[in-house]
Amino acid sequence: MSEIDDSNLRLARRIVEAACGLLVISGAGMSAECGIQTFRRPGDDGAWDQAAQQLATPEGFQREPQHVWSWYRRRRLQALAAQPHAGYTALASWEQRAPVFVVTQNVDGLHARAGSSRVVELHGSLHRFKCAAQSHAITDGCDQDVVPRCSICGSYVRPAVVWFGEYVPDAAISGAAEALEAAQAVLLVGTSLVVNTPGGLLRSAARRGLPIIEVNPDPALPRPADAQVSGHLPPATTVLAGPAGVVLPRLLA
Ligand code: BV8
Repeated sequence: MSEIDDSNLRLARRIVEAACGLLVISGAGMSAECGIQTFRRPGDDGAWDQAAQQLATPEGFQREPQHVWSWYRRRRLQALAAQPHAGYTALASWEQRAPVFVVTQNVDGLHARAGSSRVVELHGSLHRFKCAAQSHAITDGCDQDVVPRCSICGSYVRPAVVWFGEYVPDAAISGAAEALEAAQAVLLVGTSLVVNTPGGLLRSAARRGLPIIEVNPDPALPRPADAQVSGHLPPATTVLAGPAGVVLPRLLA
């Protein structure tokens, strides 16, 4: 496990303690210590990401609805069996000091289960369902192995997640923008930033001059020193290069 630089931790602590509102942008790495696989792991053969690219798409569902349904059902059961780690509870507890706005790419529902009260799920949720043809909200009969049919229009039922090639819903985009408006600092946790969704939020935060703290054993943002060569992503103000379940409780003690 990479050592956390004490001076970076002290700077990060000063930043969060001074912030009257904290925007947390999280990705799959936030749930890695809960036993939920990330999409892209260093040294991985990318099999998981290849699967996601094939199955987490409207075309994949149209091609093989039962296979995609089973894949999501396995992930949902895994998420329900997972327990939020100490990093999740540290974020929820910080709400006693200042508003914490979570904007997550994750669909596992763990932030809310850990007690965070302001959560925007950019990519939807494993625990909500809709029909493929007309997005009728479906609440019954989704705990089965065989892909269900919509009782209204008869089309297949799918998880209410945002697939690759689908737009993030306007409500999530505006929720994230409101969170940014109310924040004075950004905590970026456990995302490779390979998916484009959080990029715009980070660029807006940088334009507003908000400090950005990245928590990741394998940081994704450019270092301040590389800022002039970085592409479309702003540099981190400081980086805590360690796992979320260890770093967040120390940062938010
Ligand atoms: C869209 C739900 C417009 C489903 C997911 C530019 C413009 C427009 C589109 C694109 C574009 N560039 C690319 C695209 C297409 C695409 C995209 O981004 N593709 C990528 C793969 C290149 N984007 C889209 O389609 C988005 N829609 O742009 O709409 C549009 C519409 C039509 C046509 C054109 C444009 C919608 C994307 C949403 C996809 N849905 N999830 C499901 O879950 O099945 S994304 C999926 O990846 C998950 O939600 C996951 O959270 C997310 C992002 O990955 P990360 O969270 O970053 O996870 P990853 O595994 O990559 O990294 C883990 C990180 O954790 C690592 O950094 C690691 O170091 C770190 N880590 C590991 N352990 C720990 C840790 N950190 C802390 N602690 C630890 N212990």
